[in-house]
Amino acid sequence: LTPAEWRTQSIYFLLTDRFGRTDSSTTAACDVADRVYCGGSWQGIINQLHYIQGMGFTAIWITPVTEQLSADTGDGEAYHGYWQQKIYDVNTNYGSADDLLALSTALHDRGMYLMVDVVANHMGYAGAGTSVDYSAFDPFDSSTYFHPYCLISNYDNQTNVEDCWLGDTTVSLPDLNTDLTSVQTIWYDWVADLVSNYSIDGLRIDTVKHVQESFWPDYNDAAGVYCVGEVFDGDPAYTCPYQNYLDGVLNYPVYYQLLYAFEDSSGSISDLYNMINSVASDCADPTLLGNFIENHDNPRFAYYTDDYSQAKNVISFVFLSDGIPIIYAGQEQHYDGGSDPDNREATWLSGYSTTAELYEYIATTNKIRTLAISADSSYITTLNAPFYQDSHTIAMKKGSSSSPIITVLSNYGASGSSYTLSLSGSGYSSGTVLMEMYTCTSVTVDSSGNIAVPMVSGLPRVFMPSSSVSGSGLCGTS
Ligand code: ABC
Ligand code: CA
Repeated sequence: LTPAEWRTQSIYFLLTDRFGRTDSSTTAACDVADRVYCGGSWQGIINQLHYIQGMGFTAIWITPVTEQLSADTGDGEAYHGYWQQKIYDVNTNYGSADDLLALSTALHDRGMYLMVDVVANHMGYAGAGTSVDYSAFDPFDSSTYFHPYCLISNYDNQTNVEDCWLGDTTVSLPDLNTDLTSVQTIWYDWVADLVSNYSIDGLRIDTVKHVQESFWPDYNDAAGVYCVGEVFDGDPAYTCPYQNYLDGVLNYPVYYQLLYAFEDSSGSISDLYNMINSVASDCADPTLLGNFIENHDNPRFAYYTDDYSQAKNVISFVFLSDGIPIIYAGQEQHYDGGSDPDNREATWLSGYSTTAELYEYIATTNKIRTLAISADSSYITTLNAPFYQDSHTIAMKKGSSSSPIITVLSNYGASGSSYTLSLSGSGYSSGTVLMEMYTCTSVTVDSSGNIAVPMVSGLPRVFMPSSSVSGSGLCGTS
């Protein structure tokens, strides 16, 4: 799938080991603190695709598929998939190559797409960096393929970030010398083959900031599908330039400000407002970024706040701002794990409840976004513009200037009072009838061009023209 085709998708991100088991168990034990395999598999994902599609997702992103170090180390096992040793073999803990292909086929049969996580920066070794047995790797079976051992010690020094090693002295992540033509050739050939062998539709690229920028354009080209890179940094001046080398990057700059704005009713709305504009000016194309509020490397949103209204606000933001929305498995069940490894709870232990409050909220929000996309051909490529803020509220518009989608978010939380916000600057003219999409109540733009926004319990509000809603199946229309 091309970048343009990915813009309209929505992605469910899961750790293969933690999402679904071949036996479809909803009770199999999985103690996150143990950091060992819990039994999730590619067949287990196939078994639950209805659960994912039932929320309206059109794609899944799965963790790396390559064969890993097999030891149980002081840092646990390679259940997450980021400690690869043999790149031409698949991780048999998740199933066979045929199972992976079956997952790809099952997705495509449903009209869904497969994004696979890939690592080019490093391999994984159970032991200190001074004692690596390079013959464990296929290929890259000699130290000559790697940078000399040094642990990354200074994130302010880009050479140190690129040439030294991630990991620790228990599990080393031997850092490939990606300046070597031999290493580049192996990776470019490998990624082209991987995409073609498994009919992969997109890639999430790990540790992008740990490899020199010039490595990536040819990698992206060889893949031939949309690539979204992980540049783990909240500064848009650092992160955005990577979009000049890859189709997209994960939107870490907005992630942090979205979290800070909504984790508490005293969070800074203005910092989020300003960051939306900074990303719009620093990134080459905000509509190709990956938008998220949770992943497997950071505490879950509910770890910071258990408030459902705040959780709904950040979900609405992820879906209705620029970029491709990404929800991390378990977010829909309001899981609340903290830092790695606590944020990697098995989804099956929720029983895959499809009546969970956030499961239903995400399903509704996916439908609203899908309707916005179909009702307004400029929606997906027009930049989201914040146009109103107060200390608890942000309003944004996205889409054609005459009929944008208006999203109003509040950080008050569920204890927030009921009041009417008189919202100006939406671009709608007096007399236009709008539908509030979560409550299905209509509002007529008043003679001054203001929208009377009914705020209740800190819940998000989304408006679009009533005329676009009729016939959509939403809000009781048919
Ligand atoms: C294992 C254990 C952990 C243990 C750890 C030491 O070892 O499981 O319990 O604490 C994989 C596994 C992990 C594993 C690691 C290391 O490998 O999933 O469980 O941890 O063995 C990607 C993946 C991630 C994966 C790897 C490695 C990379 O998403 O799942 O981890 O393949 C850095 C990397 C980033 C990486 C992340 C985990 O570490 O850059 O690619 N993620 C700063 C740095 C970032 C750094 C981040 C976290 O800290 O700038 O580069 O990410 O360490 C903001 C700033 C940011 C700053 C943050 C903290 O604050 O703007 O720049 O990030 O304000
Ligand atoms: Ca590197």
